Amino acid sequence: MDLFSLKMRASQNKGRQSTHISGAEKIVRSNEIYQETTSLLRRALTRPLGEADFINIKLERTADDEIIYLNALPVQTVEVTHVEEGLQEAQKRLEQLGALTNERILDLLLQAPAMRGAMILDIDTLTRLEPDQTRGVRATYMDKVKQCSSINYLDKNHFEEALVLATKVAHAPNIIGEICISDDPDYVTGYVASKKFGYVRITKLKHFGSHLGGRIFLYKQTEGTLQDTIRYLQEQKVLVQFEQSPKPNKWAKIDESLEQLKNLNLYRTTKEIHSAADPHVLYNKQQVAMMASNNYLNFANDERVKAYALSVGQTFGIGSGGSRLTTGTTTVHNTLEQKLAVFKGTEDALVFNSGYVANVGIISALCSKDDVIFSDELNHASIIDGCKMSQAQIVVYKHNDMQDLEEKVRQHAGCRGLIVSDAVFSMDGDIVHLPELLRIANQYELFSMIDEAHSTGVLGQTGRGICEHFGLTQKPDILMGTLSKALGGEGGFVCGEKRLIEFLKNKARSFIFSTSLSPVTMASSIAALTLLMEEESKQVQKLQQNIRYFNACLARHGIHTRSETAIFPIIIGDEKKAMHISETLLEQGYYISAIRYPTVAKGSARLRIALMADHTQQQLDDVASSIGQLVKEI
Ligand code: WAQ
Ligand code: MG
Repeated sequence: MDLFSLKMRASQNKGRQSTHISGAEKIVRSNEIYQETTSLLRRALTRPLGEADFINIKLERTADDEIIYLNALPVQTVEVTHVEEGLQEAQKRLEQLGALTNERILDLLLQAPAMRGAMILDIDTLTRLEPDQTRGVRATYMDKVKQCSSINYLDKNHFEEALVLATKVAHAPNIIGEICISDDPDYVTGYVASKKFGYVRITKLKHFGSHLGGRIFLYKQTEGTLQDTIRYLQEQKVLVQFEQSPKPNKWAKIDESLEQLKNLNLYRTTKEIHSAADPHVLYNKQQVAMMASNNYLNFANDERVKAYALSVGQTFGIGSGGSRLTTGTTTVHNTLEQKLAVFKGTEDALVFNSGYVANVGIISALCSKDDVIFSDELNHASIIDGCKMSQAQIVVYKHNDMQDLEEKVRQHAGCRGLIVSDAVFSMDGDIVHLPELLRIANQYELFSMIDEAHSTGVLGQTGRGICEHFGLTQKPDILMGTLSKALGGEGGFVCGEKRLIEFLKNKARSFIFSTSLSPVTMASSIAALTLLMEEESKQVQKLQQNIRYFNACLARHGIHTRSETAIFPIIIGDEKKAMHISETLLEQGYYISAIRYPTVAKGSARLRIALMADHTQQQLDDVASSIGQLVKEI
């Protein structure tokens, strides 16, 4: 690939006077020209001294065989506490180079008027050899070999640029060494460099705020002429290979991150349960009351559901063998979708592999970068991720605050978009103000989407969810839900108009590119839905009875949490305390999760109790009493 030499010089015009304020040079590949030029321009325009009035960019094509590659001089840093000490250190190095009258060299450097280039000083006679003594000799056409494609958009990197220059200069014919002090008033580190001892940084070679500075190339005639030296400095193209930084440790970030999570009490582990998802489970060789599961109606281990699922497994097998659009749609899959549409009272339905996968797939298919999505601040992570993936503009409104929502919608009137909310908020257990949300969506011609993960099977007389709860005939455009909570199985779904479902089948990537769920899983959801619809809305009644009863229990034990849903958040605040209470409850025989950041806001850690239809009133009484006790103790 072609190489180009790229040079930038920037100056300011004060009256007739033009002062140099910034300069840099690079050797770049042709495909890097735009970025590198931008970076140099940015540098020229953001100098601490002020903006440039004049910027000169020069670009010259160069051939690879014109370039010599040099290894960077080895670097050593000498820490000094004050300038005098620094100058002594510099003198020591100059002596090593055989410059006997070294003090005069430093004087020369610190007393010379500012120059664009460097002096060339004969170390035996201490005469200056450079032809133009007001300008000096500039070393140019040099850069470092890039190690990765990173471009330095930051300000000048003094050290790197100086090391490149020093490496080139140290290899010049007749040059035995160099001393440099920056003329930047805020840069006091300078160096002495030579092939003999490498690049020695000295941390203080001048006082902070001083405009003094310059470079001296130390000359000793050994090969060729002064002309050869100057030609090399001014014309030879040099790329400097920096020593590879010590091998990066690819695991470091992961190790640190785990360590940090532990320190913040945010480290998570899985807990192994040795039995089915029932109101009681076997955990750590102990029977404990399960009060954290979303198996609200106890269908997950229901004998009738299992029997049906197993019989379908006998016929249709375990794996589905393909994605839905290839070979993964069986009669079982279609039956479940028809049943879901009937259950939710919509034209059609579509099953996804999980609720998460459904939300991500639906939202990213429906919305793109020209859309606006209005999203409740407490929406589930899967909704948030779907919004992000869509690349739409995301407008977050205050939790369940329809006034805030309408204000924000009004600010975007005329935009195409979507309002999306959980029906029941997963960590707070409260219910969306759906009638109002739908009015706003209709008025502004926005799509409405509701996630019924925690309302299906929980809300409404017959467990049909949020619309039944509010007695609404009009439905959200997109009614999403899961099969894995009240229905006890696995998967996510969406219900809506036929054209919506057709669209999602064609556009929702998480639907298209997943192997479809097992027929066994599909069958379990069919069985659970059948029970729910035909005979067992009595499970819903039992659950709702428990919800009412538990509200009374909590009140009796001095806990303020109230809920109309199966989710009861008991806010503790501190992450560590929440973890502690959760662990103590487990010892007492109650399995209740502590929910922490990032699932909920930092400092709002909580116990999240989830009720089931088959919890007994005795259990509910006992656990409320235990929690009341523990909360009082902290
Ligand atoms: N060729 C010859 N001389 C130059 C060149 C060049 N390309 N560029 C600058 N000079 C001379 C000129 O007289 C300046 O006034 C003087 O050097 C200082 O230049 O390891 O920033 O660009 O951290 O101010 C040393 C870094 C920083 C030490 C050097 O030099 C470290 C620096 P500046
Ligand atoms: Mg400078």
